[in-house]
Amino acid sequence: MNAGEYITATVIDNIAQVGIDDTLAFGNSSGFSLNEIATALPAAPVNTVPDAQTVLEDTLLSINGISVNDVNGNLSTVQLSVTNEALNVALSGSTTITSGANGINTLTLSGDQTGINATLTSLTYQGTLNYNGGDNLTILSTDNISATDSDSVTITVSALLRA
Ligand SMILES: [Ca+2]
Ligand SMILES: [Ca+2]
Repeated sequence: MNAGEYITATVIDNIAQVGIDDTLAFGNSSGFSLNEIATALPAAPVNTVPDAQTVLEDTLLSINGISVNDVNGNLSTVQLSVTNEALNVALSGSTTITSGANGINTLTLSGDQTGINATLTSLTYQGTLNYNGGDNLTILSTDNISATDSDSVTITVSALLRA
C-alpha cells in the first residue's frame, strides 16, 4: 500500500465487511490477513438436538436429529457424553475419535463439519445392562478458536418387566 491509503475492517452480524481503497491485502507489517479476520470472528457452533428420548431397558436406542452448524466453517470437535455406557458411532469422511472411544460413555469426534454431521447420524446409545432410570446425553461442540455450544438430551430408560 502507499502512504495515505487505509483499510478498515468491521464485524456486523458475524460477517466481515472490509472497506478498502487499494487492494485486498494488509501490508506485511500488520502481520494478519483478511482470512485470519474471518476465522477469528466470534461465531460459535450451534447444535441442533432432538427432543427427550425414551428407550426400554437393555435395548439399543438410535438417536436421530443431532447436527452442528458453524457459520464460519471452523468446527473442530464434538464431544458426546452420557452417564451410563455406551455410545457408538460409525465414523464418516475424515472424522476420527480423538478422545474416549466407541463402547464407553464418552467420545470426542474430530474432523470437518460434513464428516462430523454424517457421523452423528449413526449415534446409538445402549444403557448399562439391567439399568433403568434417567440418563443425559451432552453434546459439546467446539470450533478452532474455542467457541463452544453445549446442549443436552434427556434419555429415560424404562424398566423391563421380568416374569
Ligand atoms: Ca466458528
Ligand atoms: Ca446450543
